[in-house]
Amino acid sequence: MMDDHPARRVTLQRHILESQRHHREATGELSVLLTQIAYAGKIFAHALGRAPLAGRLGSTGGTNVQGEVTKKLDVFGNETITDAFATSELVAAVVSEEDDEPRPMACGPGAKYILCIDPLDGSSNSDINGVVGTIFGVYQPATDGAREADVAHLRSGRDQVAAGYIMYGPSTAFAYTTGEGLHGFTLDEDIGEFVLTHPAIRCPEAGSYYSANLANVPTWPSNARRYIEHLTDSTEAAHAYSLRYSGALVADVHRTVLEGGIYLYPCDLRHPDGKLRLLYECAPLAFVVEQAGGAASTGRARVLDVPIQSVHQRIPFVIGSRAELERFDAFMRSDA
Ligand code: FDP
Repeated sequence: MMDDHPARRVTLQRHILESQRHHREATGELSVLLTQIAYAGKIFAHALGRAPLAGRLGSTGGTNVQGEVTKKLDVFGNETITDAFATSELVAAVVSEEDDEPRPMACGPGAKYILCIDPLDGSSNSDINGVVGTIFGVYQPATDGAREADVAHLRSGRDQVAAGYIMYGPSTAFAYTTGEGLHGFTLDEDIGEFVLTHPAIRCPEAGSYYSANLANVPTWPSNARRYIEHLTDSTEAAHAYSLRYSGALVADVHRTVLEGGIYLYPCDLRHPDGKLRLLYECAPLAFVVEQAGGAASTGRARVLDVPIQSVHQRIPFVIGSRAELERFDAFMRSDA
């Protein structure tokens, strides 16, 4: 239960600073960086709430580098994030779903981080007042003596030093990890602060919900199809599963991490490499969920081990409770 005196609550900033104290070598830059993401999230949460009144619904008429229709809110979210870092000297570059190429940021010679971000995850929900999110991964590339942090030096999701998501729903939730567990906060709009409401989140070992776009199942790989058949065969499954699919990855992963279960977006006919992007969707959420005791897989490999080859690289993506992932991976390995 929440302590009822607001001054005793743990704000996001206090939590980040207290975690920083465990690392004597820390310079404080990562702490400021995370606080700055949260600040951008507050601006975006406010703008999302007012979007129908401010004429910010609908598309811009253009498409992004990935051929997806760009929404006005995609553009606003992207500008909000990049503006929040433009002169902060905190990151060397921002990699965004909305930009063709990494955007270099004004920074000093010592900037060691690259911020990879999906500013508006679940954008198909944005015009219908549905839940949407922001996903972020903070990478510290292995520079091997090179002075500048460079996207080319990124090896895999294990180069992340922090990751998290913001979920814009009935309340605004912020969850982050720096490799010491997953911690969740809720925006108290009266005081404009994220307040700790979900300390040390643990993802249940198994769960009753599965989450996938079932319209794609007929063109999934046969092993993944057999897994879904197994899950939905009430005579075979150990317990009954229910379907939940929100259309926003953040919302489905948030539910999965709190209540257990599995989210799947394997490859299909329209998405032969998978739909979701490694750098700013899959790897950050894999880091987050692993820190809560869950797991994330491509069906062949641990997501955090997938080598980074390009900034908008897509992979098949399955994430959730550890026991559910073990079962999915076993189906993917079997020959039947
Ligand atoms: P969206 O394209 O609307 O941004 O990020 C990709 C994503 O949404 C996820 O949030 C969501 O889970 C998935 O794609 C939805 O894709 P489908 O419409 O193909 O199911």
